[in-house]
Amino acid sequence: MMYKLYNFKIHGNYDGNLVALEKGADFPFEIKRVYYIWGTRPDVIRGCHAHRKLEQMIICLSGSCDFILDDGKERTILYLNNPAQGLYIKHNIWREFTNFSPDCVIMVLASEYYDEADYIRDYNEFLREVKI
Ligand code: T46
Repeated sequence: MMYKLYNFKIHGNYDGNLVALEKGADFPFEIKRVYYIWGTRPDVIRGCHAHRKLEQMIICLSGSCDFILDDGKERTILYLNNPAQGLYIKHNIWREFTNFSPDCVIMVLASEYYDEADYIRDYNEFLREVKI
């Protein structure tokens, strides 16, 4: 499996929406870290790395962007624009993201604390590691 899209339950009792994410059956890992990204120029390509261990849930809270995922065999492009949808990515997936709308805000829920040693930043090294 390269990725999974989660459609979160929307609680809409008022004039608006609310999504609640809790540890348990509906969520694939225990959250240790949260970070968010905004104010990226449309043409910038972020990411360009894979992780050795990290699992992440990526949610586009506002606006839109494209995520390019690569497992060493095939590439997929996903358009994210729905705050009630989570893109779950396991380890050993090369990711790039770009085409940011001006209002794009991405929130990421991560299974591990930040660790630079978990990053594979060289594409050829990534291909070597996924083949092992
Ligand atoms: C991913 C995509 C979606 C920290 O100090 N702590 C953190 O938790 C993170 C994520 C980053 N940083 C520092 C490291 C760099 O100096 O913030 C700077 C930018 O990080 P990076 O270049 O890794 O950011 P992106 O947008 O290329 O990638 C990030 C995540 O690293 C990555 O795991 O999947 O967002």
